[in-house]
Amino acid sequence: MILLNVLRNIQTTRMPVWLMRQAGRYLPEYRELRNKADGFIDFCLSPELAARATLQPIEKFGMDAAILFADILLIPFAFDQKVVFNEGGGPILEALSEEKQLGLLNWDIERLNPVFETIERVYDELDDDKALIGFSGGLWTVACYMMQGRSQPSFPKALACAQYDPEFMKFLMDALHDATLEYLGRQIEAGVDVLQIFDSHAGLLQGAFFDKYVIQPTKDLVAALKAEYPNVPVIGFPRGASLSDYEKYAAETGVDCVGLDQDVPLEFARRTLRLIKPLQGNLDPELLLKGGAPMKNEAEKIFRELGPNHIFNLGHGIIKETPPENVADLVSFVKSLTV
Ligand code: 1CP
Repeated sequence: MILLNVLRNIQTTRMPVWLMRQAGRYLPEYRELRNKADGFIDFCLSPELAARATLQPIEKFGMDAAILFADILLIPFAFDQKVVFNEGGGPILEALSEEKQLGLLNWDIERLNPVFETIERVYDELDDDKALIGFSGGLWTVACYMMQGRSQPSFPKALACAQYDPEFMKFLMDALHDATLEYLGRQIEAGVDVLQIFDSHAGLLQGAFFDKYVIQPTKDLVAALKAEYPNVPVIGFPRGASLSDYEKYAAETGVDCVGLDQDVPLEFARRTLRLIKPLQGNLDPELLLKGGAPMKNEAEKIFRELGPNHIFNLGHGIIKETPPENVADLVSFVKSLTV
């Protein structure tokens, strides 16, 4: 598997490619499939539908890896915190107030059994040369949603709690550590080849807070995973982190690969981060939305600066309005870039 080769520092001749949110609303096939379940959580917990959604982009575009179709908010769901997704809008979670904390955190991994069945189904169908990626949210990012109750640009409740109520934050992060470790372990046992930790809101923190709520929890989670599953590579994605925090994340967390958002300059990636770990990502999703020459020029620049041992991906998920033709174009173009 070419994706695993990059993660294990084995020389490749081209960049493996997959795209964050490669399954989802931009695909007409996905929209059709999505209509077969009521709520989004129901969809994620229907192994047959979720396995089809996982495989759709691979069958259509030929990426080198499939990512399990699920969501980072299945962890709050398995804590018995109510989670609903409004049509077209973001998620709404039952408020997690301090008074209710103990009663609310009622973890039951069995609620996620359908996810492991999805993995088994995909594993059976996926070609041997394609990797299957499992994932979870970073603990900080999941805490943001659990505390705020909905998507917000800045998650002020989680930030205030990190600053003024470190005891409660520790309680929540410890619970998330145990839950996430168990969840990811079960994903590995079911058949995933690689894990990605999406710390999508890491960029809300800097300096000492970044150390405490992003670096340390990631380091502890990766160490615990490696103790049991030393051969399963972990990709960490601290989206929006400052460049110095990116460097620390690469050096200190123990992840095997660092995901770059589109704001990380390629030169910094090549001169600094690339010397510490293999990298993934960086293409601006807006360029995929536009397509054509600007998209290809930037993809080629990524290849020249970081390839071929770089996992080609976006800096964040595919934008819903992206024409599927652009995705086809990008994947075949990236695969044609060889040394
Ligand atoms: O029906 C739909 O299309 C709903 C949209 C959707 C999809 C396709 C949501 C709701 N989740 C997903 C699937 C999903 N989510 C995947 C698997 C599919 C793939 O990547 O191909 C993954 C890996 C995620 C991860 C996820 N969920 C993240 C981390 C990555 C990121 O985008 O930063 C986050 C933050 C979420 C929360 C979430 N799920 C869905 C929404 C609308 C949101 C909120 C995003 C926000 O805060 O703005």
